[in-house]
Amino acid sequence: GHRGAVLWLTGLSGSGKSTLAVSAEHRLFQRGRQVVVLDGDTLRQGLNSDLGFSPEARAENIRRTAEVAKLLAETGLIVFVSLISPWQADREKARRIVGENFAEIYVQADIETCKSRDPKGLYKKALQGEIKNFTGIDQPYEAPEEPDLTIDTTALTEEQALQQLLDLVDRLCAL
Ligand code: GGZ
Repeated sequence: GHRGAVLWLTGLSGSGKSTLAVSAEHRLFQRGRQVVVLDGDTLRQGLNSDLGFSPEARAENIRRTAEVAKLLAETGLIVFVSLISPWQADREKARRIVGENFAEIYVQADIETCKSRDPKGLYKKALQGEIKNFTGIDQPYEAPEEPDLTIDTTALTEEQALQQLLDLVDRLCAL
């Protein structure tokens, strides 16, 4: 049968994590797979609505999301997680929680590109001081040291980026 997996997408706000996750979800659904996307922005409206953006709150956000992802992957689902998850240590913890069939994907885009994309106007607000602790502005983003895959969304087309992600899913799940 099909194996579940957790594809953990990390990167700056505006790097393209959620777009990639949703595109991959659609493509895999067309191929008959059952897929779920756990998106930070969405989770923070419900399950994680008590959490802010301090380092501690982000760690808890990541821990809870990893536990949910693990449960879902154990049922055979392909789980895309889209969280900034800016610290290496938190991502390593997520990998330990999930166990096997976990892949860390670095959705890479430089801060200048993310600032210029600014789909929700959040960088503008952060630069004006209206949002504190914004990743890449007044909190750090630690790039993954040994990601299973790096997808550079500034150098690839959307389709090329998607293909890289789907190829990894194929390797991980042996479709
Ligand atoms: C970073 C923030 C912040 C701050 C609000 N820092 O691009 P978005 O808007 O739609 O997604 C971002 C989301 C980040 O939540 P995560 O759960 O992914 O972060 S973490 O994994 O670090 O816990 C962004 C929005 O929330 N947002 N304030 N201060 N992003």
